[in-house]
Amino acid sequence: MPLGAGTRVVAVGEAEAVGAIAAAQLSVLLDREVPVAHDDGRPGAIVLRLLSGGAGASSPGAYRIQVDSVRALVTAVDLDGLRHGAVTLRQLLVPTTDGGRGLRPAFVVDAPRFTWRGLHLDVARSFFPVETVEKVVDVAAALKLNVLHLHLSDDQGWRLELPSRPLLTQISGRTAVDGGQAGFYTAADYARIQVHAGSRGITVIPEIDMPGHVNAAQHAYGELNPGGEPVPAYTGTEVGFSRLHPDLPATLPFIRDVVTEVAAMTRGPFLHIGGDEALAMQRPEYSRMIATIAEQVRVAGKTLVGWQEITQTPLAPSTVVQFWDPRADTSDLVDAAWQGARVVLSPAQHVYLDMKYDADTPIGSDWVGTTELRDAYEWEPMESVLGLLPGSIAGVEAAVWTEYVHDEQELFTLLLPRLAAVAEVAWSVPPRRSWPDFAVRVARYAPTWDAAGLPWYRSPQVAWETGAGR
Ligand code: TNX
Repeated sequence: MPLGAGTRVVAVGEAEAVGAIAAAQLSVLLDREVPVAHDDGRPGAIVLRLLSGGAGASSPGAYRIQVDSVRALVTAVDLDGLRHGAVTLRQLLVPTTDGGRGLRPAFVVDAPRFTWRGLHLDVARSFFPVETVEKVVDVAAALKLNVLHLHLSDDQGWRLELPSRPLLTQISGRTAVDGGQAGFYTAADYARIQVHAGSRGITVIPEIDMPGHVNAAQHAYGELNPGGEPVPAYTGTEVGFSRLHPDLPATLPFIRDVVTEVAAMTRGPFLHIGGDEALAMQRPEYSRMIATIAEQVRVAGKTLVGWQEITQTPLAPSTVVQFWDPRADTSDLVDAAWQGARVVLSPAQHVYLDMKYDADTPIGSDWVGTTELRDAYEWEPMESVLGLLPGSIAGVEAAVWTEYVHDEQELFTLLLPRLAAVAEVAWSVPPRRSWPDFAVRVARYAPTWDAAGLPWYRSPQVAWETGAGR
């Protein structure tokens, strides 16, 4: 179907918002204004149609595309499905013989393998402004991801302004890891990120890391320390040294206020409490603290999410547990899953996108090794934690930690192209995905990244056709 003067997006009712975003993106790609209009049956329409789905309707996020010589039709039973269809449509853009652009004829039936397809961004070690986060959201949405997990607090900084504890950001919003930027989000900034993400089908999950990784809080509020005095700011890259003290009178009110306020500001159903690497605590004490924090999250009406360490504690069946450390004993995690917890897989050796690509990568980390594009692609979620039943795997989440990632350039160079690989692991079932096939397809993203001004890494594992890369 040729695209030109008559091209328009047809979307009515609830679908209109999805149509507006699709039309705006198409306008950029075609360098002409693509309107959202009602269907008058003339050729050239890109129709986004929401069907009503009852019991037995197709799975969440599923969509269908039919493109012939006169029109393109995207059908779904939910808005996520329509969004996914609109994203895939962009991949059907081809040059036409008369030097224009068109959509190639296609019939696509597609649905995501996992309901949780995420990206974790550490804005605590190095801060990234709202504009950068919005760019990250756009990249994630173009890969059909649906979760943005923001690591909002750690030893090096506190990034979300909270009314009850203003010093968190007044003091620890000004600190960061050596070489990183500082800063924080106001309530309005955080709302803006959530609106931008939400309109693209992405749920924001805030993480306040406790009971370890709390030096920034203890630097802002002396009452969280046994001596009553603020601890010095921390700008290094060690982990596991800081901790909350349950026996101090200020600790429980701190947890309660922080959890309550973050929950109230958050549109999505989840609240991530970290729980990782509390190495300065003994297990029974750690367990009690996690139970206390979990109770506050429950009272605040959110579903608890935490790193795999929290499975040392008995958890409510609705809990979501995030697996990350391939070195750890996973028996508690497997037990929790058998008791109802859902598991998000972030195996560091495949999806920690702060890892260097190879020994020559100038930025990033390497504690779990180096991760080339193929390493991010070639792994099977069902095999990452032995003993899990398929039904307990909620999905897959990539992660970028920012001890050694300090600006937007570095961030996107580490994300691209690997995020595309992880996104496909989260979306497609094994027989429908293979490395040789992906290596050809991923090259087609390069012109889009270049057009958007996004830096990316020119992996030697791919025969890139065009594009700049690094
Ligand atoms: C481990 S992953 C951490 C982070 C570090 C990261 C660096 C996890 C739950 N904890 O504190 O930033 O490794 O790759």
